[in-house]
Amino acid sequence: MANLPRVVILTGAGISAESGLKTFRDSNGLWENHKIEDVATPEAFAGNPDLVYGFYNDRRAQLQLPNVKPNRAHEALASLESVFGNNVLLVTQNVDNLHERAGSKNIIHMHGKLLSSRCINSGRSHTWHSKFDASTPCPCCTPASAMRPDIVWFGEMPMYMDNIILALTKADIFLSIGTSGQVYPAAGFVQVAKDSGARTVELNLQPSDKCALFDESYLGRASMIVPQFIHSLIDEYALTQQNSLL
Ligand code: BV8
Repeated sequence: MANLPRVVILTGAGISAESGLKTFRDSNGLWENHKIEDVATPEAFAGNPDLVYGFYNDRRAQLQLPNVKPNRAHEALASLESVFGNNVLLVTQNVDNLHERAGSKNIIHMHGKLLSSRCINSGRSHTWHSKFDASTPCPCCTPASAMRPDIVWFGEMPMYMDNIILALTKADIFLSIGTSGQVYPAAGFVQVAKDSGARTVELNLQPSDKCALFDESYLGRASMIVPQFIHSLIDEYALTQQNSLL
């Protein structure tokens, strides 16, 4: 199909909720058991590393449980990319690997990855599926260094911001899925896309903090509303393609 739109998608914890992974700010969410400042800041890691290693070791193990797998929302985004190709960029705030397992390829993990460690000495990232702590040697330095979770904590700069902002300024469509719109700079992406003339669409269980900035808003569970919206988008462009051939 010619004239495909450039689509930038932002996902948050809500897209993985129906896969069994807790969100952050919903009732019974991750932050109910822990305060952000106790487990997701550099100060927390410096002050109580064992608590922080344990918080991420638990989530890394949970992510690999047999019942935790991509849901129909992850699969719908992968099918959009299979039709629209490189015109789709998936920016996720999530640190799980469910988008990859659903088949998406053009993914930016702006807040890092659970299944990865980062050498404190070299800064290199390493795929890591098991537990690790301060005594676990990195595989990249001699003598070996300690590693930290490969996660962007509060007060740290998210990853690939230049690529993300550039894509937002060129986007025809900006889709925000399963995020409360409370964490910056991700919460500011809709304004960048809007200022660049993109069609802005929110798909969420309830209106986010930024809902007033969206042209369209669809409320419901991601596994229901995301496939519906994605299929309508693909149909819309297939139809324009047919009309252009007539
Ligand atoms: C930084 C990794 C600066 C950890 C995370 C203004 C500008 C810039 C910064 C700030 C600012 N104001 C404040 C800040 C600081 C801070 C911030 O935003 N604080 C907030 C709390 C006010 N931001 C930062 O610190 C960022 N860094 O700004 O650096 C800088 C500059 C120069 C040099 C150095 C530094 C870094 C932020 C990243 C922090 N790390 N994650 C981990 O995962 O453990 S953030 C964390 O929140 C997760 O990544 C999560 O994805 C993200 C956002 O949460 P959501 O995904 O939205 O999840 P939430 O639970 O909130 O919402 C879920 C939604 O889903 C809900 O709306 C719900 O209704 C919906 N839902 C639920 N179920 C379903 C559903 N929807 C559909 N279907 C369902 N079934």
